[in-house]
Amino acid sequence: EGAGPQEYTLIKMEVLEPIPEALKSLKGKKINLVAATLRPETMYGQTNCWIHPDIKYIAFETVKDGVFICTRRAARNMAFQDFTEKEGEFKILLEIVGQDLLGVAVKSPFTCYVKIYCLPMLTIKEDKGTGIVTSVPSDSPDDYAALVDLQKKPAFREKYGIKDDMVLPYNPVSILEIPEFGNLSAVHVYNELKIQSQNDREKLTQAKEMVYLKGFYDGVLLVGEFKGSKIQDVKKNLQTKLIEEKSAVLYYE
Ligand code: A2H
Repeated sequence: EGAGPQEYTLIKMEVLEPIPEALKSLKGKKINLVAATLRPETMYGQTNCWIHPDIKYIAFETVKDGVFICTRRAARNMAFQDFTEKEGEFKILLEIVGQDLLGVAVKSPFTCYVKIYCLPMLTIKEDKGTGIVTSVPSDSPDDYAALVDLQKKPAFREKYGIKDDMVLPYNPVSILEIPEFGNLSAVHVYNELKIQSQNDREKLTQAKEMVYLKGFYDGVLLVGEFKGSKIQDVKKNLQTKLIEEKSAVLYYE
């Protein structure tokens, strides 16, 4: 990849009651699943949180932001970015496997859904970001494909213990308009390329390229305080807003 470090916005998705069995030992603390995104301006459209069932995650205490859950690798990086008391050190409070987090309810900034759920995504990479991804199916083809897989396949939900009401009511939300693709661009390209599932990697790569550049240069926000503005003009403002309200932090790798 590129020369310099990549900047990500880490979205703090707060774990809601009832605290799941696997996280009981953290009860009383503020627990955040942290999701790495390149598109903070799309957070109005979050419908769920993606977790890989087989990846190992850890919980560790940050200085300012409560408990974070992410991969060990991401925690180590954060320990060199002033997230912990001693540089390079992080105390592991808990080790869990993604499966333990599936079906957990979280609260996330800007989304219209009061609570959203942790659902399985099988294409999450362990060596990128935090291993946790926030889902914006209106504008991310990967997210839309994975959501459709769950919505259309009861057996897939069942396999991971996902209840219908964690998935079926959560449809993509129109949050930005791209001239050629309309106001649900990921849905548009998914249909146009006849994508079949989250494993349709070649087409999904193509879909991502189609939506990404166009969205950045020509996309216009349909919601929120910057409604009517072009993405490229307000992306930074929205990132700053998330950080100022303590819903997000910056992270580099
Ligand atoms: B993006 P890059 Cl709306 N495994 O956020 C797989 N995907 C991951 C990941 C991991 N470990 N960590 C982060 N990501 C996703 C929003 C979004 C994203 C939209 C549209 C496109 C898009 C909502 N999901 O990404 O390889 C995260 O999803 C298109 C690439 O560093 C993150 O931003 O370029 C992006 O991939 C980071 O991927």
